[in-house]
Amino acid sequence: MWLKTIKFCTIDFIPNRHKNTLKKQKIEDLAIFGDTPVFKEKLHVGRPNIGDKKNLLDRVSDVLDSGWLTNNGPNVQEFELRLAEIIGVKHCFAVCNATVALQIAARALELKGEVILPSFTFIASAHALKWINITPVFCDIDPNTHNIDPSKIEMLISPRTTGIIGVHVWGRPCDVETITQIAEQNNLKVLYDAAHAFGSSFQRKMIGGFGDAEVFSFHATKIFNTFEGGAITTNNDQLAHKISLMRNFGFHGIDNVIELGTNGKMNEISAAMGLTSLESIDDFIKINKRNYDCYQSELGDIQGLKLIHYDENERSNFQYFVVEVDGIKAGVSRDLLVKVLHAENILARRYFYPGCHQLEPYRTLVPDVGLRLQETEKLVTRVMCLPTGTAISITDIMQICSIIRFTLTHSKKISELLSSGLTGFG
Ligand code: T4K
Repeated sequence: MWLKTIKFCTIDFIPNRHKNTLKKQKIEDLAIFGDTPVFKEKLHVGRPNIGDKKNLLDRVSDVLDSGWLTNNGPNVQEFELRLAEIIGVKHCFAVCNATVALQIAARALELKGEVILPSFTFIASAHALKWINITPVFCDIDPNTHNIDPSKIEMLISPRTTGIIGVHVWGRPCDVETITQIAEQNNLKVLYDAAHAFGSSFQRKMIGGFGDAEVFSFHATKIFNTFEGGAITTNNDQLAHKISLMRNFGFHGIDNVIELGTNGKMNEISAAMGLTSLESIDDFIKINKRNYDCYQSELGDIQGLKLIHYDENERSNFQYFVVEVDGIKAGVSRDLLVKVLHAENILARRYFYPGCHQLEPYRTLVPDVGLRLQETEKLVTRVMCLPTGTAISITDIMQICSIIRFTLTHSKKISELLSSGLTGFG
């Protein structure tokens, strides 16, 4: 049954602690110094999880035969019902992507003026606001959770503030209780960017029913995907009515437009992919959990690395495997480690470097905002995501971990060689 099995994972990772699986024995064997990469093919962080191809192709064939390709078709309707049922929320609207979903939700909530959100998020969270003339006001994060720090929200509230966007970064829930309290005391709306959080819970309730509304992403790189896509969920009937209008140009029946709207609709092929992906989501999560256990077991004891922790009492999708590198303790900076990994075709990503506030147009508009974002500024220099998902095997992870262990063990020599400009022994 959906999500019930996560904690009793049957795809076991059998710990094989630090068995030397590395094909490379000497520093000169590292690809950064000119040797052959350990992986022939590039290992991506965001490789899509693909469900049962036959089921998908059957659904696609039905869509083509039906002559109904988009505009609230039967697959979209079924997909929305399934999602609402899984999440336990009253209303669910499938949309073309999470960025447009954030814009629709923000407009439907009548957000304007300033909205407070973390800078440690994908640029879409901030751009969605700016695109509709709202000023994003960046708040610092809690270094333990990587999520917005509620204790720093109130000092940012001004007479122009209309709302808060909490981002459940890596699928780990925000401090929903404190955010709700602050919002109630200050008459603010709350929207959650739950792009990473499908299948995760807060206090045993599925993400999707918190705040005034929540927004999911079903982009190709997410736990399950609809190629491009997303959803807006809410328990508020009035808000739901507005969202349903706004997603479809403001149409209320034929020839009658009663709202400013946009085109946020999901098409039938995307919904077919969504329905197919949902059939396999238990397996996707189990595989992520197995990968998580393997990384924990192989890297857990290395000084200078802090590994992501998912609360065992909550549901998690284990979608991201995140490592913080303490350059001093590890003897090697995050950036150097990423370079070593990239040379080996392990495409670790520095999400969300350098923080939204350091990207345009925000860095020009508010150049010194970083001064109050000290935890964000620290984290963006330390954090690194490693490949996980169904495309990665345990053997791959053992190799990745061996390269990391080897690099940290020989950090001094590697750093010296690289700073002397030596990137090949030949
Ligand atoms: N809010 C948050 C907190 C988000 O993280 C995001 C999106 C959004 C809002 C907006 O959601 P959407 O509007 O996209 O629905 C990727 C994704 O494109 C983006 O959706 C995601 N967050 C972000 C965290 O990651 P990039 O710029 O890193 O994409 P890219 O092309 O570099 O791909 C990432 C990795 O995945 C690469 O190593 C290649 C691999 N990949 C990618 C695709 C598309 C594949 O192997 N196959 C593929 O089909 O943003």
